[in-house]
Amino acid sequence: MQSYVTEKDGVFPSVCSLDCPDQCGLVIHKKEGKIVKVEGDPNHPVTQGNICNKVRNMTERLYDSNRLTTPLKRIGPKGSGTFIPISWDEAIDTIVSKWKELIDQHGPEAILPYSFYGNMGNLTAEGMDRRFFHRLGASQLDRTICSVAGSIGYQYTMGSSMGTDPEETTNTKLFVMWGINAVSTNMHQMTIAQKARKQNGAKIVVIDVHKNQTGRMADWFIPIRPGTDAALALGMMHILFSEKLVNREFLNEYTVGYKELEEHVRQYDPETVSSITGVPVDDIYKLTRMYGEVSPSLIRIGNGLQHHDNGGMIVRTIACLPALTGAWLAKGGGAIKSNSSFLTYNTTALQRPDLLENKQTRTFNMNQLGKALLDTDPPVYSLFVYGSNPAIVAPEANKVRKGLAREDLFTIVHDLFLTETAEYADLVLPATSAFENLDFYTSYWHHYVQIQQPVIQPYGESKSNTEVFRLLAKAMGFEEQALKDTDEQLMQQALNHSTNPYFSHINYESLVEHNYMKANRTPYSLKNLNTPSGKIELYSQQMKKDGYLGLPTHVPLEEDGDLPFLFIPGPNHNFLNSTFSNNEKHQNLEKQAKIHLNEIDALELGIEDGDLVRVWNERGECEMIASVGTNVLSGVVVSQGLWADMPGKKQLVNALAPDRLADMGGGATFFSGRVNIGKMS
Ligand SMILES: Nc1nc2c(c(=O)[nH]1)N[C@H]1C(S)=C(S)[C@@H](COP(=O)(O)OP(=O)(O)OC[C@H]3O[C@@H](n4cnc5c(=O)[nH]c(N)nc54)[C@H](O)[C@@H]3O)O[C@H]1N2
Ligand SMILES: Nc1nc2c(c(=O)[nH]1)N[C@H]1C(S)=C(S)[C@@H](COP(=O)(O)OP(=O)(O)OC[C@H]3O[C@@H](n4cnc5c(=O)[nH]c(N)nc54)[C@H](O)[C@@H]3O)O[C@H]1N2
Ligand code: SF4
Ligand SMILES: [Mo]
Repeated sequence: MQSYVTEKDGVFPSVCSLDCPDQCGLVIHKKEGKIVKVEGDPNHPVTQGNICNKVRNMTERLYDSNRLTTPLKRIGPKGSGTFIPISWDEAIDTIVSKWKELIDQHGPEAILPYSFYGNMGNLTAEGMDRRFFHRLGASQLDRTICSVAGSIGYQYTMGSSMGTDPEETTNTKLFVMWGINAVSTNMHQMTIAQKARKQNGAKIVVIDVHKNQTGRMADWFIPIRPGTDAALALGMMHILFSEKLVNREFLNEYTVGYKELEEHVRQYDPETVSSITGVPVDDIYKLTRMYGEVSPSLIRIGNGLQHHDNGGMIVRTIACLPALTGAWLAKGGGAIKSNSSFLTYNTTALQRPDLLENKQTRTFNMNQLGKALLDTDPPVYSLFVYGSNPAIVAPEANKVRKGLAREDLFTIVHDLFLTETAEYADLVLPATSAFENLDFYTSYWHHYVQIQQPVIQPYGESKSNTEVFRLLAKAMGFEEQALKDTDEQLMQQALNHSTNPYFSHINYESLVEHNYMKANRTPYSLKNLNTPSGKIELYSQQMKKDGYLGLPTHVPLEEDGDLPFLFIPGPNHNFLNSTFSNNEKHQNLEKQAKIHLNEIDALELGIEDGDLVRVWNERGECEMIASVGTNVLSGVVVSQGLWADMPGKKQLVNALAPDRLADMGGGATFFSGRVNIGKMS
């Protein structure tokens, strides 16, 4: 295999490792062993050389003076951030002797891994770590923080995480961006939409609670009350049926339950739907007629919808719409929630669940880390965090921090930086960046799998996730070959012998040769979906069995106290979740943490644009700069970005977010919390 690491200078292919649907092809410019520039790969069939501003500034992060270079041991009180450097030997010895002691006293379930996709590489994020924790018998983590509720909702309707091929959306005539801030979070879908707009007069409709950069680019922006999108979709179905805009032939051939659905949506008349959603009756008609008449139409279903109490049902409901018009049959028509099922590799071979002896091992939902650390009996006595920054990204942040501050909790954090979570650690381990590792990446939007060959040497003494878990396994005395496998071997096991028909032509050797390869969509058939009936399920027997209503339905948000505003703390343009929030370059691009509110509410509260305001509820408080206008409806406030608290700046939005679980899959409900807001005196 070629090695880019040994070359001191050159331009090398790469892939973006961040948790972003676009998964761009990159080219890395290297001089004297250092990365000097990161650009888009013009040859990448989907991303075509364009990348976001965040990653164009990646070198600022890679060589930030605060990047960790050695393991660290805490010397001050927890959370104070006072550490001294130690050797890897000492770090591994300390962990292993502490863990052996804990296992003797309390069993292995006293140890909890906490991780997410800070680096989307499959070996890094769900490879040797899973093998190790399975073999250890540690408590399990349910990784629910991102997209689980919507994925399950979508699957009830469509069977799996499969939708339209984004490369075909160059043909699309109507783009409905529904609960997605695509300009910031899926920029290439927006690029394609704009091209289609220029070339074939395509229209872009955005349905959102915030007129942000995506709404401002739309041909038509439709503001909606948070958590009411299922009602809007049901109102559209009501009109589609009553105005005979449905495709009966398609419904007969490809769906189950349309007769029940037709009956069911009679109650969602436009007046009722308007009173729930805040969307004017005329606009509901206009949107529905547009959707019923323009083909091909694509609904890009975003994550914003499913960070609500009722998010699973909302996505389940919206996913029914393309079946009513038969939009799936037109090239570029249908919907994209996630396309990850096209690229499912052999996860069992990679993660080796068979190494977990006790199949009854307890599992913690990652959205309730605070509870896990504070209210569990028997307690969690050790936490190993990697690829995630829960002190910032997890809801009920004050509870999380109280848990992390426990003196009897032995915490290890493996990261590139001394994150806010790492400040609470007993031991901190330095992590390599993705450009230092071998790995493979599978997009959840486009259909390509891509390889990352290491481009540079590990930074300082940093080590990759796979290397750290190999070292821990050895020190624990685990003898299984599975815990010794090299990255090449891990990749071969994951990629070769895939049982996924869309993936069967892809293996390690071919990927090394081609750098990126596309899933083969040919076996996909709307008549052979992964639902119980094989068809699109407008009525779902399975949902009934699982305790839901079998038909798509509007379920109101849970009660969350009686404070006046629904608070939507979304991500921002220049950070990626909390990644980049600690890098000066990206902070400067983003300027400051703001909260958007409607001018009517501002007037009533005596708040003016630019005022410092306090935002609070019973869970916590924040201080942000008010942005007053008409970008949000009255009764809604929106912040952008997962900022950390800084000296003199309390801006940790997740201090306010509830840790209730969504209706499906134990998903997060970041956007279903209530707050009050007032001017700081
Ligand atoms: N620049 C940037 N890109 C990112 C990320 C980032 O932090 N920054 N994060 C990455 C990750 S991990 C993910 S999961 C994705 C998330 O990216 P998206 O799928 O875009 O999801 P969000 O940004 O959470 O929310 C999308 C939109 O939903 C709106 N929204 C909230 N509640 C509702 C509602 O009830 N109804 C409607 N119609 N709209 C609502 C919000 O105002 C927001 O504009 O982006 C990825 N890409
Ligand atoms: N209020 C609010 N909260 C949210 C969201 C929201 O919209 N609003 N979005 C939620 C969503 S969708 C998501 S996906 C989560 C994301 O939450 P996280 O997964 O925690 O994402 P990041 O904040 O990007 O943190 C990733 C960390 O991994 C580290 N890292 C990167 N590469 C590696 C590596 O190779 N090895 C190791 N060991 N570490 C590495 C990075 O330096 C960074 O500190 O946040 C959730 N939190
Ligand atoms: S963060 Fe997203 S848009 Fe930016 S380079 Fe990475 S994959 Fe591309
Ligand atoms: Mo996410």
